[in-house]
Amino acid sequence: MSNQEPNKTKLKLAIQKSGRLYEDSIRLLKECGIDVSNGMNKLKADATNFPLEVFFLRDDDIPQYVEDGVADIGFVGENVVFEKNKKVIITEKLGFGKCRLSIAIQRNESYSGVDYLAGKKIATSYPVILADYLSKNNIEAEIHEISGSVEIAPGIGLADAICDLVSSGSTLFMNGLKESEVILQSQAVLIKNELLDASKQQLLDRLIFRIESVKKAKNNKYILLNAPNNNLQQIISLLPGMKSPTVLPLAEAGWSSVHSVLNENEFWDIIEQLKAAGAQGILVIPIEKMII
Ligand code: PRT
Ligand code: ZN
Repeated sequence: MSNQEPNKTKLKLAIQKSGRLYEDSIRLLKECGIDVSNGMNKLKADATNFPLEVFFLRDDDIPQYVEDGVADIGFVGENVVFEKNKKVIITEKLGFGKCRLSIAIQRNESYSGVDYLAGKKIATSYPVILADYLSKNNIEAEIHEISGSVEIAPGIGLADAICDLVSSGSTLFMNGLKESEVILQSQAVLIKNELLDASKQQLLDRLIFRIESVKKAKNNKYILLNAPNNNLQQIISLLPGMKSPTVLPLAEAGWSSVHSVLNENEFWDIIEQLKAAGAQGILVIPIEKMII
């Protein structure tokens, strides 16, 4: 049965047409088993194996499209969601497009704290988020809105400080600036229209189930190791596993093969303890999907 019959309900997803979020958005869909081919300069495309229609848009327009219901859901940076301030619901963090919105000042200035910004002129493409931050901190400063190349503003005398996205920090460094305050930590999120009907919500639940399985898999590793039987209980106690570790006898007497799943965050700690407990031949394998 095809998902592509014209009058079947389809979920309409808006993603960035080109730019930093495009490839990761397509990759995430692919990891969820959904293929989308974007013929050059197409505005929309149907997924081949899920009832999904994908719109390719400028990231700034995505919250509005989702609020209006032209798209049901969107993948977009939290920074854009908060700046545009549209009536949409953030449903899921997607784990890519990570950056922070920060205030930066000239490197040779000494920085005393947020009060430094009082009476200063700050250039930004994020006037809404910045104004909110300044008012929460009781700072009166002048916001100068510009749409691009914000980082050159202090160098050419247009502003005393900037408020812009940072990831590696090299753009700030190359422009003689230093990061003085982080206003917002951001990543790509899934947003949805406030009034999805039941059939669309059902499709969205299926999509979210897949996204969560992909995310869980990325945060976990499959581990195999050889354990001496005389220390097996200690080694097993170090391994959480999905239920409990799998233990199989090795051909060589006195040894077992132990299989388990480890979370990225505790990974190195546990590996060190396993080695100390006599584990050998430790293999670590990425997991593609994890359904719990
Ligand atoms: O054309 P369209 O409007 O769709 O795209 P765009 O040019 O507005 O956005 P784009 O593609 O640059 O970024 C899309 C989203 O990616 C942003 O809204 C963020 O959510 C996310 N993101 C993640 C970033 C960065 N990292 C990032 N580093 N967006 C922009 N930058 C820029 C930043 O503005 C600065 O110029 O990169 C520079 C700083 O990078 P570092 O590594 O030198 O610190
Ligand atoms: Zn944009």
